[in-house]
Amino acid sequence: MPTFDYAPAPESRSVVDIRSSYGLFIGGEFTDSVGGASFKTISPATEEVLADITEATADDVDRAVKAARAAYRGVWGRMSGADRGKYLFRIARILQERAREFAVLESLDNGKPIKESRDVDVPLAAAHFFYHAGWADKLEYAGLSPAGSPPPRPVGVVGQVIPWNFPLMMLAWKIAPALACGNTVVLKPAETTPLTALLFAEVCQQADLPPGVVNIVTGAGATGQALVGHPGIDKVAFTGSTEVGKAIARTIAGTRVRATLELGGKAANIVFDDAPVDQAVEGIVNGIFFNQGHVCCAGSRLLVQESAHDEVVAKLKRRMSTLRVGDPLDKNTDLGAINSAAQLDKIRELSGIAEAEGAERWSPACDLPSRGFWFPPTVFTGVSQSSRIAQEEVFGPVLSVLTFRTPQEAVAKANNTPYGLSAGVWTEKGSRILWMADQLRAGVVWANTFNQFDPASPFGGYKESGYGREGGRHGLEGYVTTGDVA
Ligand code: TAP
Repeated sequence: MPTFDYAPAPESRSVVDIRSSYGLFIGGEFTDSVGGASFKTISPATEEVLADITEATADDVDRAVKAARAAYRGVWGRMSGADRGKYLFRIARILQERAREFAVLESLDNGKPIKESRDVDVPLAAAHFFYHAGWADKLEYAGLSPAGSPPPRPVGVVGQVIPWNFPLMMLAWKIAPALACGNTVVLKPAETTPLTALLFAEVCQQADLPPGVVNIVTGAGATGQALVGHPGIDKVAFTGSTEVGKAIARTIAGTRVRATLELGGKAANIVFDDAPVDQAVEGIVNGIFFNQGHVCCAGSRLLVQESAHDEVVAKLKRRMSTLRVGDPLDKNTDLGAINSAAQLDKIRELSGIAEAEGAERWSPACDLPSRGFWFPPTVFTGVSQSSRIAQEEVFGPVLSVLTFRTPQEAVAKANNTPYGLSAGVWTEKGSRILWMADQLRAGVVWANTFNQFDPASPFGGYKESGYGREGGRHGLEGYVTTGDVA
C-alpha cells in the first residue's frame, strides 16, 4: 500500500503583532512596574524569545487592586445589568473578529496545535462572553437568592489566578462571569503564557470598557501570592494545581475572602466490552492527547474491561501511530510542544518511575524536533493501582491502562484517587451509564464522548479537585452575594 505524507500547512504568523515588551494593564492603561523586573516569554516549540514581560511587584498588585476597587465603586458595581451585558457582548464580538490573531498568538506562546486554539480555545472563550452577557440583566431571575430576599449583589473585587494550559479560555471562564455579576477583577496569567491575556487587555480598550474593571498583572508565583493575599480583595478565583490551591486556602483562612478553587484531576476513562470500540478509541485519544494532555480533566487513566483489553489496546496503538507531532502552527499537527522545560522534566520523571515500577511503555515512532520541548504520545500498559503514574497527575501525553471485570470494580478503581474532576464511560447500555454517573465521584461524567465543554454546563470538582463551579447558572453563584443586606 502506498502511503501519503501530509504536505505542511502552516498558519501564517503575520497576523500577530507581538511587541518587544509589555507593561502591566492597570486602570485601563499599560503601565510600567514600580521597581519590578522583567522576564521573557518564549515559544516552547522553538525556544524563540517572543517578548519581555513585566514582573508585577506587591506594590503593582496594590495599584491594580485599588484601580479595581475604584472602578467597582465608581461605575461597574452601580451599572445596570443591561449595560454591563452590552460590554460583554462587545468583548465577545471582538474576540470573534480577532479570532485568528488570538489563535496564532496562543499557539506561539503555549505550544498547542493551531487547530485546537482555532477550533476550541478561542471559540469557547468568545462563547463564554456571549453566554454571560445574556445573564447580566437576568441575575435576579436565576434563582440565586432565597425567596423573599433582595436580588443578588456583586461580591466586589475579585483576584483571579490562572494556569498555562488554556490561557485565553481560562481567562474567559474567570472574567466573563465576574463582570456579568457586577464585579471588577485583577487577573494574573501564568508566567509562561501571558501574551493572550495582554492582547485581551487591548480588547478591553477597544471595547471601551471603563478603566479599572479589568486589570492584568503579569508575573510568577510571587505575584499570584501577592494578589491572593491582598487585603483589598473580596474573592479569589483560582485554577491551577492542588498544591497551590491548598496554599491559597491557607492564606485566606480566617478572613472574609471567599474562594473558588479549580484544581487538578486524574480522570478515569472507563471502557466496557459492549462499547463501540472505534468510537471509544477516538474518545481515549481525545481524552489524553488533546492539548498534549495538559488538561485538568484529561482521561489519563484508561480503565478497560478485561475481555476488551487486547482489542482496545491494539486499536489504540494503531491510532496513536497516525498522530502527527510537531509545529504547532501547522494545521495538520495533532500534538504540539510541551509548554515548558520544567513540565517536560516532570513528564519524563513520572514516565521513568512508571517503567521502574514495572509498567510497559509504548510510543509510536515519531521524529521530534531538535529544539523546543517535546514528548511523544505514550501509553503504559500493565499499570497497577498503586503505581505513581496511576495516582499522580502527569499533565502530559501519557496514558495509563488498567483493567476491571465488573461495573462495581470499575467504580471502585475510578474513585480510588484523591481527585474528582471528570470521568468518561463507554458502553451501549443507557441504564449502566446512569448507574455509573451516579456512583462516580467526579464533577463531570461524559458518556460515549469526552472533553465536551459548553459555557452553559457547570464544571468543577470533588475532593482535591477543588470547590465551586464555573459555567452555567451554578458558576454565577461564586460571583454574587445573596440574602439580606447586613
Ligand atoms: P500552578 O503551578 O498551581 O499555577 C497556577 C497559577 O498560580 C499560575 O498563574 C501560577 O503562577 C500561580 N501561582 C503559583 N504559585 C502561587 C502562589 N503561591 N500563590 C498564588 N498563585 C500562585 O498550576 P499550573 O502548573 O500552572 O497548572 C496546572 C494545574 O492546573 C494542573 O494541576 C491542572 O489540573 C490544573 N488545572 C485545573 C483546571 C480546572 S478547571 N480544575 C483547569 C486547568 C488546569 P506561575 O505560572 O507564574 O508560576
